[in-house]
Amino acid sequence: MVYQKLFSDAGFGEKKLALLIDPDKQDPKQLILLAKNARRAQVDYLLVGGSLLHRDTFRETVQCLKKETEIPVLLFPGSAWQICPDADALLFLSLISGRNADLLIGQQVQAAPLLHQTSMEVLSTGYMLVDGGAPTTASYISQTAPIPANKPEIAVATALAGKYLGMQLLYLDAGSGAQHPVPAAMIRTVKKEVGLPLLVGGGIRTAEQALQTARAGADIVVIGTVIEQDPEQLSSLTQAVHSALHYAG
Ligand code: 1GP
Repeated sequence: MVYQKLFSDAGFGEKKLALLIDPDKQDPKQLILLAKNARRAQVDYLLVGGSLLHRDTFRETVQCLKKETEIPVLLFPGSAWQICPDADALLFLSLISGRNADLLIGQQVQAAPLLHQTSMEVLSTGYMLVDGGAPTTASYISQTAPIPANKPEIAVATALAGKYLGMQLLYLDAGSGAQHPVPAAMIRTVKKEVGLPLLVGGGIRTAEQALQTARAGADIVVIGTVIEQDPEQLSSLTQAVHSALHYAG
């Protein structure tokens, strides 16, 4: 079970790296190379999805990754149609930082009957966009205002609401290609006050940023854009995240 492992790893202070794969940006050959690279670099999770996809390659991307690696594949859907039962689990995202009813509950209602027919694990996830210095595709497409980066108290209030609503995971996301990653102070406060397993991503470009994100309290550090630009960085980013094991504050 994905959640049991994720929860227990987080409890033991083990830090994990998730590689976000945008199905639009990989042709089949590149995807096989990327899967090999991820295996070699000891990536812990593969995330597949996006807030805006231009090509209909979602399902074949998931199937290719399942064929080429043993790494758990988690869906990170931008909408109800981004479902593929071959994945190991789906982050059932509700965009709790926003007030767009469709992304709080609308897409979820559309997806639920389809998910009910699969045996895929469904992980209830409070998804929070954080201002990363400029509008991102996620903030634009979702038509929501991100949480201001200098307001950790808003992030905590939002995360607590997610916890009380029964969510199993939290995801703080500055958005793909963000100018600035989620600030360490916000990650630290949310982790300390809320305690749920925490994914953090958006705008992380260096091993040092990945390390600081993990040390601040992210249980899973999500990396995407930098690997599209420079796949060779994957090992050093993964090592940096893994090295933050047991780091407390
Ligand atoms: C976006 O957190 C992910 O949802 C990854 O962001 O592409 O900036 O690494 P980057």
